[in-house]
Amino acid sequence: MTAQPARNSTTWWRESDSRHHLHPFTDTKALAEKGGSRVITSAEGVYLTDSEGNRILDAMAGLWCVNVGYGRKALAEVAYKQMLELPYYNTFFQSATPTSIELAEKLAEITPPGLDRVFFASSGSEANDTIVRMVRHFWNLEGRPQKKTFISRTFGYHGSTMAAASLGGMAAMHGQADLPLPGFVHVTPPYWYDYGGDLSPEDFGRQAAKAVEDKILELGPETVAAFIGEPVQGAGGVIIPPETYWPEIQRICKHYDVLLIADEVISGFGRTGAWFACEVFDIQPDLMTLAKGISSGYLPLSAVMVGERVAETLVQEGREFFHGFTYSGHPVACAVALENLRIIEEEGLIAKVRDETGPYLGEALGTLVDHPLVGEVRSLGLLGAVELVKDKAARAHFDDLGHVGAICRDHCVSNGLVMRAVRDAMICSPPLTFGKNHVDELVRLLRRALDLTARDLGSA
Ligand code: PXG
Repeated sequence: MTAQPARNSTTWWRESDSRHHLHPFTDTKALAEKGGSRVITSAEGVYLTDSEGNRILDAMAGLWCVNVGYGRKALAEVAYKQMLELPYYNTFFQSATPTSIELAEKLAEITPPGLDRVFFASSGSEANDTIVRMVRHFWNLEGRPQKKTFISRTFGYHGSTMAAASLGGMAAMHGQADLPLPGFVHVTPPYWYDYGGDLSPEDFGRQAAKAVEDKILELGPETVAAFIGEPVQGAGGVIIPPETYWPEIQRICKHYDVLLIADEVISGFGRTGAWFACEVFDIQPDLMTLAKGISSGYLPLSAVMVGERVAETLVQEGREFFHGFTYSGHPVACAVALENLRIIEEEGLIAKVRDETGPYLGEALGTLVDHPLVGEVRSLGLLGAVELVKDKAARAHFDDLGHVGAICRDHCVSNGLVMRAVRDAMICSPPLTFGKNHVDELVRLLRRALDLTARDLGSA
C-alpha cells in the first residue's frame, strides 16, 4: 500500500486539485499528466511564493489586475472594517450602501467627461453582458429596434459568458459553444505586425478602421447597435493600434450613429500611464467597461460607465431595467476599490508609469530585438509584448503557432518569472508598483528564457 501524502503538502494539493478542480482555460487531462498545478501560497509586493518555496516575479499582476501589488494591509483593513459594519446589502429595489454611492461618484470623477452613471457587477464578463442588455434596451427605447448587431475584433477578449464570448473574437472559444450568438460580428484587428503587409503602420491603422466602416455598410447602418473594442487589445497579444486607428473609429461610429464602447478592463486604472487608455488615444466612448484594476483584484468588482446619451434615455424613458446581480455594488468590494483608488492617487502610480517605468520598460524590452527569436517588441505604459518569429525580415511566424511561445513561457516560469504567451507573443502586464529594478530583472530572466528556447529549437 502506498502512503497517503500529508494534507496541505504540495503533493496532496496537486493530487486533490487534479481529482476535483476544473480550472479555467486549462486542459485538465494534460495538467494531471504533467503532475498538477503550481500552487501559489502567498505573495508580497511584486513577488509570488509557491508551495515549494520558490519566489516568482509576477510580471502579469495576477491576471492583469493586481495594480497596487500584493500585501496591502490597508486593503485588508478596509475590508475587515466594512465586513463588521455591513458585510452585505444589495443595491436592488431602491436600496444603496455608503460605499457603493461613494465609489459611483469617484468613478464618475476619474473617467472621461460625460460618463457619469455607473452600473456595478462583479466581473468583466458580467459588465459586458450588462452592456449588451443595456444597449439593446436603449435602441428599443429610441424606436430603432432593428439596431441590434455588435461589431468587435478578431483576437478581442471581452469575457467568458455567452454574450461576452460572442463579443470576443477568439475562435477557440467560439468553436466549443457554437458562438458567436446571432447579432455579433467581427472584423480585422489593428494588428500591424500580422496583418499590415507592406503598408506603413499609419496606413494600416486607417485600413483596419475602414474594415469597421465596410462592415457597417455591409450590414446596413440601421442594423448596427455598437462597436466594442479594447483601446489596446490585451489577451489578444498586447496589440497596440497605430495612432491613425482610433480617430477613424470615432469618426465612423459617429457618422453611422453606432455606439462606441471602450472595454478598459485591462487598460484602465493606470495601466497605460493614464487613468484610462481612452485619454491616451483620445477616445470619447458612449459606454466603458471596468474591472480588474478597479479593486486590484483583492475582491471581485466591475462596472459599466454609461455616458450621457444612453443614460438620458434609460433614465427618462426606460422605466425599470430588469437586470442586475446579487453582488452589484457589493459594499465590501466597493470599500476596497475606494481604498485601492486612494492608494493609486496617493502613491502617484499613474505618473510613475507614464514618466518613469513605462518608458523604461519600452527601452529595456527594446534591447531584446537583437535576439534571433525576436521579431518585434511593443509596449505602452506597463503593457509589453515580444513577438517570437521564425523569420524576422519576412515577419513570418513559426508553423505551429503557440508552440514556441509555450516553450518560452515554461522556461520563464522555471526561472522565476510569470509571463503569458499569446500565440508566440510573450506578454507582460506587471503591477504598477514595479520599479526599474524589477524591469531589469524581468528582461534578464526573459533573455535567459529566450536563449533556452532557441537552444530547444536548435537555432542557437
Ligand atoms: N474584458 C477584457 C478586456 C478582459 O481582458 C474581460 C473583459 C472579462 O473579465 P472577467 O472578470 O469576466 O474575467 C477580460 C478578462 C488572459 C486572461 O489569460 C485575460 C482575462 C481574463 C482571464 C485570463 O490573458 N481578461
